[in-house]
Amino acid sequence: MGGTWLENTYPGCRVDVSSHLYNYSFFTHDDWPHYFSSQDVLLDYFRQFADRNGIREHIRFGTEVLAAEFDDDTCTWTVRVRTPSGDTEVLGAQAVISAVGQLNRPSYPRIEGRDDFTGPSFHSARWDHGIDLDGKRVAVIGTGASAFQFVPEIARTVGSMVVFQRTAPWLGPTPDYHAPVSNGLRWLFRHVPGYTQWYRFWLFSSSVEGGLPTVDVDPTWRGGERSVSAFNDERRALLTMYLEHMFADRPDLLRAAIPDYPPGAKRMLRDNGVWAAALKQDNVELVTDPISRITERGIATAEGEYEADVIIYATGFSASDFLLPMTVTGRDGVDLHKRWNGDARAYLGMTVPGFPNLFLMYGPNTNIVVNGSIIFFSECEAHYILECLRSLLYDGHRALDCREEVHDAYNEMIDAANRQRAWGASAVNSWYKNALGRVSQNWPFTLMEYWERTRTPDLGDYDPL
Ligand code: N01
Repeated sequence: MGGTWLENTYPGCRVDVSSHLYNYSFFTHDDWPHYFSSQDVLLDYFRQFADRNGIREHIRFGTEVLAAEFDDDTCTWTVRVRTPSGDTEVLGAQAVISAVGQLNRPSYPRIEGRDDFTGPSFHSARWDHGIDLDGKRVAVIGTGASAFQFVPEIARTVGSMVVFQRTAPWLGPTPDYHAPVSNGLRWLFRHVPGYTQWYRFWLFSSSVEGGLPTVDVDPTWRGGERSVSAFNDERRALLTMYLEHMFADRPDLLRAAIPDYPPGAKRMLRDNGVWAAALKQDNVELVTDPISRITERGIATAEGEYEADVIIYATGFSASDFLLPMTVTGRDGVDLHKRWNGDARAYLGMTVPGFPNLFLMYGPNTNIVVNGSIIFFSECEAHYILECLRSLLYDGHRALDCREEVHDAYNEMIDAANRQRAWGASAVNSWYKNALGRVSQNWPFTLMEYWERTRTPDLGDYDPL
């Protein structure tokens, strides 16, 4: 088993979706210790799930898929894998389901001199626990969700830390972000029949419709470039007040902390005050001057050189490189990555014309941004894929190939809707967009809309083979 909660082990790693929502609907848990679970608790949950459902015995651990190729004559897939011993093995399958994720290929910045640094350096998603940071001079590049969580944790013990911020994040006030679930709520879960399900439903229903209006473009609003709609602008004013409150005693940090783009254009970070507290520590410095290069001794800007013993890259992931570095070859020998040409698209995020019986989980445009749990999305995807496979079994077809016009119309709709959201309308860059500037990650509608679209596959969307 791989995935986010196995690979990300940096100090302070935790989810930003409510614990009671961030689990399978068919494997719920009454006893989450915190409102927002930490990485170790989530890893344990998924391990328990795999053990109790006999999933482990179906997994080949330590095995990398190198290539998948569709055979036009037999309508089957050949999958080439590298086994733990380093050998190559070829497997046959009627269908292939990819679940390789979006945020798992660390992205290192292209900064001159990156190899010149003589000390240790590592990426936040590949945390090097062998390096003792206590008392060291640490440089951190990036202020996204990952840095936001580990900077306050390590600030307590490092000698000194310089945090390099290119773009300020918006902070969403979440006072209970690190809090244990209250005794009152625990009592209700234990003693009131059905309360866990009710609580889950309540969380779910607030995330179904709740967030989207705040990231809407409103063409009738005449607010200029400050924001994308009056609603978004109201939110911006509130979030700005929060920052003003957090940095009231540090005008220098406040200037650096207020983002210049609309809330929602980038991932908002849940905050309970620990970020501001960390930045205000005497041993921590926030630098907003652009990095000019990395040197033997540290990081240089136009203002000078910041010496460091260790550099930590909290610079995110190559999210839009779906399925790389695998080679995927579909009908008539077409290469999936050549077809996509850096602009991955799929129908419902799952199927691609010319690649029959290939199903993608967490594929293009299935990332949810405003509330909601990605696990809900994977349940929808798994349900849809199983329904497709069921129809293959019962209808006697060998394969289903998504029709090009269905795929294209769907993607036009997705693009038009993403342009109506802060992350698509704003000029700001983020991992939601691919190198061509198209939003290739985000689902622009509500959770329920995805649920409805994936309930029953319309076999008219597919050419049977
Ligand atoms: O990565 P990011 P992340 N010079 O891409 C900066 C999920 N997640 O690992 O904004 C200087 O968000 C970059 O700056 P800018 C969650 O979905 C969830 O932090 O591009 N800086 C940015 O500040 C999240 O959105 C959780 O200007 C450079 C940072 O590096 C996603 O993972 C926790 C730079 C990258 O931020 C990714 O989060 C952690 C350069 N050359 C992650 N290049 C929770 O559930 C990049 N940057 C809480």
